[in-house]
Amino acid sequence: MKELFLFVRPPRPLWPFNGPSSAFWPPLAFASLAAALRERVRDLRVEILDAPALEMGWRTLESEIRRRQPTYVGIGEEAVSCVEGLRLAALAKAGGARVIAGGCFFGHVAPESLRTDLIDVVVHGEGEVTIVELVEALRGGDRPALRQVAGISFADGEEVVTTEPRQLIADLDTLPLPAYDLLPVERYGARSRNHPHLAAIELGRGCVGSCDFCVLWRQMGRFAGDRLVPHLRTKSPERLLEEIRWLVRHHCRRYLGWVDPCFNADPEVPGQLSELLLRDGLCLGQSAWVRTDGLVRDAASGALGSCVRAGLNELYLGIERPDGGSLASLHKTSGVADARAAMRILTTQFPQVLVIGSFIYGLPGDTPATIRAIHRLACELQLDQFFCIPLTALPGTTDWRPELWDPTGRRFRRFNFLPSAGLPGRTAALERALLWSILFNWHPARLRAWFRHLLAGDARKRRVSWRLIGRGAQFHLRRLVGSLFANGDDCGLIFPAWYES
Ligand code: B12
Repeated sequence: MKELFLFVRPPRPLWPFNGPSSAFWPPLAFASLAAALRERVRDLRVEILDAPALEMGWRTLESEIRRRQPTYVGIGEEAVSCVEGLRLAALAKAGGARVIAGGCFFGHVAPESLRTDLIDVVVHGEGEVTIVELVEALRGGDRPALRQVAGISFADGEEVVTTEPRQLIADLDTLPLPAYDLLPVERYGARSRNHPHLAAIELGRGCVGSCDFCVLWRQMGRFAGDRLVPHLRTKSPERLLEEIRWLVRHHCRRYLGWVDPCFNADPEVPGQLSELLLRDGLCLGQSAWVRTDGLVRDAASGALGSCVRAGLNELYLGIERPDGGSLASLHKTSGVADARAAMRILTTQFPQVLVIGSFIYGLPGDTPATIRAIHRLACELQLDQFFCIPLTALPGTTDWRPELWDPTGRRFRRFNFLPSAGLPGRTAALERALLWSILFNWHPARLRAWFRHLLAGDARKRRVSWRLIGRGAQFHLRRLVGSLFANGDDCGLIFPAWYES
């Protein structure tokens, strides 16, 4: 029997602002890595087990792993699911598998993760070339071979060995199509009205920005000497058209969730792709994270118009702060004026597009007045919705410190981009101020924005707005009840009934 490489996404709680029908996207990293392994390592079986998409809990997962007997288990988590990642690693090890971890979390806590003795090798950064070389080296069976594989860390006795950095793939068009056939594709967005038959897709990798709080430009960054710098790569419009045609025709996908840190970082490719889609008669709903300065640029060139005509209907804008000073302190290079200009364009020329703004609070020196200024700006901009995210010291970002590591993973539950549930701490007063402002601060700009959005002509936009408001209200109510009657240990995430099943 051929050896099995099994990628596993373990059971996990839901983020409270996502509905159950679109809380889990196809794990594109696993699909992309699996495709590379399948193409390059011929005598290996490759499978993906996406437990949340299958509503599979821990008991079933355990018996599945016992039944499949993988030689290698691949894991990769957000910080918030470190607990689940380590629990899975323990299961896999107990079954005799070698555990390989990668992605935007484990790649930035390699020595700490390896010291748990639950993980054999950590892959840093982009994974497709590394995983192939790594499996070949592991099959060879000798430790010196591992030292020749770029972009990994592993333990050799007491020593943690980190090999030389992996060079980025020069041409993303050379990547094989992601192994969607290994996923329970029909499950993604199956019951979703707003993101029906969802696909995850990447236009490119990396970013042009290097914001302090973000791990994504680092994950796909380029080494200049020993310094990591942001680096943007895109696929060609023709390759992207081929990928979308295949998602639509082979896998019946009808909504595209662009996973790029910044979909419009490149001034050409999104517009060119949209022209190709329109020429092909393909119009699919799409969501994307975009830069506000890029949006203004693309409105002027006509690229934004093409993207919207081709189906782009949900935009996420990282506006972050209400003032230039704190944006500069975070090394964020698009500013409040860009956000205002972008919103003027969107509200007047593209009113059908749902726009969600994201802000960060909890910087040194933030006061309740800062939070009120953020709320005021969100209303003035006429965003359809906004999220306020506490500044989070994600591994790999400027604020991360190794002493924040917790080998049980439990501390990372708080890396959930949610308010801190009234726990005492620096952000508690800011969160109270935000809630107070949301409940009682009904200035005219806000009232106008509410009426405009909630009575919006576009049915999808109205539906999503109401859903988010409903989920927000439920979240705060649950938190309030929890703080009155429970021990304050509620992490704010929702554990589905099947979690342990
Ligand atoms: C889609 C997505 C979601 C979806 C679906 C999540 C899901 N669980 O199904 C939604 C919107 C629901 C979501 C929610 C959340 N998300 Co999210 N999400 C993403 C997003 C946009 C795309 C992930 C992706 O497919 N990337 C494309 C692949 C190809 O790139 P990649 O993952 O980097 O993989 C490459 C390498 O890293 C490496 N690699 C990755 N994994 C592995 C594993 C192995 C074994 C190996 C060898 C290599 C390897 O190889 C890959 C190919 O080169 C990322 C941002 C991003 N662009 O990555 C954020 C991101 C992963 N999310 C993030 C966060 C914080 C969350 C939330 C906690 C809060 C939120 N809403 O944003 C919740 C938690 C949800 C939950 N309970 O699971 C953070 C995680 C940061 C961190 N270090 O923890 C990210 C990075 C965004 C960010 N702001 O920084 N998310």
